[in-house]
Amino acid sequence: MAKNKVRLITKGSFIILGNGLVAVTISKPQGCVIGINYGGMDNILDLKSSESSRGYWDINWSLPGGQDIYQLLSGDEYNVINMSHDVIEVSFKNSFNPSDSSNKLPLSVDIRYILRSGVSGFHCYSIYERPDGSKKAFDLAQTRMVFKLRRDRFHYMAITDEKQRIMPMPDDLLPDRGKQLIVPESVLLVNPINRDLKGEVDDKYQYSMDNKDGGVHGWISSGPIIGFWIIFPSNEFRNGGPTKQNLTVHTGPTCLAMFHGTHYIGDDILAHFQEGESWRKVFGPFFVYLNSTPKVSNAYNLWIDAKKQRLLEEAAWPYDFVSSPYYLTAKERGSATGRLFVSSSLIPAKNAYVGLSSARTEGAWQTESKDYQFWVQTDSNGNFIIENVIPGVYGLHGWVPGFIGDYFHKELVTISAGSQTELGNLTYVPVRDGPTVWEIGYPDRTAIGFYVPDVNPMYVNKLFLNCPEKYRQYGLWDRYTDTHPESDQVFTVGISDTKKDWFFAHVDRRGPDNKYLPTTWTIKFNLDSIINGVYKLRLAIASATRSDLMIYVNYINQYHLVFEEMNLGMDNTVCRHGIHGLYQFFIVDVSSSLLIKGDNSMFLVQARGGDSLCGVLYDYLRLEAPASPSMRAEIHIEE
Ligand SMILES: *[C@@H]1O[C@H](CO)[C@@H](O)[C@H](O)[C@H]1NC(C)=O
Ligand SMILES: *[C@@H]1O[C@H](CO)[C@@H](O)[C@H](O)[C@H]1NC(C)=O
Ligand SMILES: *[C@@H]1O[C@H](CO)[C@@H](O)[C@H](O)[C@H]1NC(C)=O
Ligand SMILES: CC(=O)N[C@H]1CO[C@H](CO)[C@@H](O)[C@@H]1O
Repeated sequence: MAKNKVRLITKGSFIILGNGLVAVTISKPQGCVIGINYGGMDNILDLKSSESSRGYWDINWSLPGGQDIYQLLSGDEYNVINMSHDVIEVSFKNSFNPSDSSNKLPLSVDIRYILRSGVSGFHCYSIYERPDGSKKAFDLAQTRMVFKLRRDRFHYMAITDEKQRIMPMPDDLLPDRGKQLIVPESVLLVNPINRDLKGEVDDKYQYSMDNKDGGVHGWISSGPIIGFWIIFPSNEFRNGGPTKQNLTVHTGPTCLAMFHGTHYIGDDILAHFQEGESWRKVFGPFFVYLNSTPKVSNAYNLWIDAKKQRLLEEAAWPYDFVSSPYYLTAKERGSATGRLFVSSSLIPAKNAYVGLSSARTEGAWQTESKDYQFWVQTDSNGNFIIENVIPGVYGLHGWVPGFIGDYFHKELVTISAGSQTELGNLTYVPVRDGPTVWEIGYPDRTAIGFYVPDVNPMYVNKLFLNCPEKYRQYGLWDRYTDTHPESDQVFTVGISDTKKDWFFAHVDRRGPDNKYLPTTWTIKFNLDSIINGVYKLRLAIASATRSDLMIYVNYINQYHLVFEEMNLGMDNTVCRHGIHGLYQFFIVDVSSSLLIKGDNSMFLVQARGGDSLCGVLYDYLRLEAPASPSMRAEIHIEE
């Protein structure tokens, strides 16, 4: 047999794909990965989990307004799609009959695995389809592929250069070893198997990442030393665009490939399918990469090597070895180029994010879940090229760090196969009506730059002690009360410092009897003179959860109320240790009649009490004075 030639062995209710480097055992016709033999380890998947819960696809869905239904996805028909010396592709398909009116998931799912010769790992993808005439409406909340690794071997995880650590064991999360904290995912390790971890907090959300910052994450085992990595060669098939956050790894040891989820956004990002609506989407392929070393001292290099492999996968995208006609090859895709400037003075939009999405309104890409999205960052001159775009008609979206709001190009962009669409010079004009009276924060769609407190020593995750992502620590919501024991935050423009004096999350205060109370933050500012007309407050919010936010000027009464938004947000960023969720941008009119010459106050009221985990994370606030007509021309230049 030629070295590294791919082989397919069929054995009763399972098949084995092998290439001399790795052998993958898959249940037939379900399509669950039940074994991965590599690097001298018989099976790197968790032998203690049942065969259907080691390497599997799952979904959360519901009928409109109905209960969340969780189920594994599995095939009932097995096929060999391609079989040559170099590549095997197998399919595990479950076809939905559009006239089926039972309570079955109204989707056809075709799970595919590809093994190639000479490749240390395998590719996974899946085609989800709602056939024409599918009657039942439904909502899709989450879908992903999950791998559970051997718990006796995999203890070390890596998601970035800095974020790597020895993780607790699954038993450490059980009641006799761990104490569940306020949210079920958060567990204080009271008596962990590995004594070094005693007193730390474990929470899977602490290991979340923005889609734009990730691309490879995984685990390294001890004896033999093997790296197991999930690599995303592209994010086109993941929902919510580049700022969408998703889970990576967690105690288990679990490694996730999240395609579609509601984390950090909430139900706004559910994909709703109407009666009769047809749909098809290819999730993946992503790559499961395996590497190994005989020397413990080389273990870190497995991470370095996995990062290199990610670049190789990215460069090979779109892949040329995928058989499904629904996965488009390079030739079947097109591209778009352009250059983005900011405001009429034409500053090049440096490191801006520019993307194509089927969303057709400003910022709506954040909650777009049914189609593909294609995002890039501009260079320092604002130039961008978006390659490998699936043909279609798209909205062109973007945002520019340092500027408020969302860019949305007036004309739709058509991409066709094999062609390059030249968009030329584009201009984003962030809203502004008048000169700045004051501003707080830096507009980048996150609360980064505000005061993030030290973690309560009771609830440390040591990984984040020396890491810029201090906000990943557990329980920071309660630090607001600890840092403001007597009274709420007062921020004086021109004197206070956002890094020290502006708490990153506007949360409730813990009262003496542990009841959570509404809070009122004050912004004090001085006006030398009043210009008659309408002042504008630009209010950019990085996240909100179950908040009733009210803003008053100078007096807290109905007449001085300038903004009121009830039940704002459901992105759960506070309890999931995030620094941003769903970005929202508000424009608030403040009549000059409410202001006085001299000292003024603006009150930001988090009016809903009783909720330790509600909160607003501000990104940026700016008060603008009315502009006299002669000033208008200058304003844009100043931008
Ligand atoms: C999916 O279902 C699981 C199991 O019921 C549940 O724990 C999880 O919260 C659900 N996730 C979403 C996003 O609905
Ligand atoms: C099977 O894979 C080979 C190698 O990638 C490719 O040339 C061939 O077109 C594939 N066949 C099908 C039916 O996709
Ligand atoms: C785009 O703007 C640049 C810089 O102002 C200019 O040199 C170039 O000619 C413009 N290109 C087009 C197509 O208008
Ligand atoms: C669990 C998961 O899929 N996490 C991914 C989040 O997005 C980044 C960017 O693509 C990936 O690297 C992570 O793997």
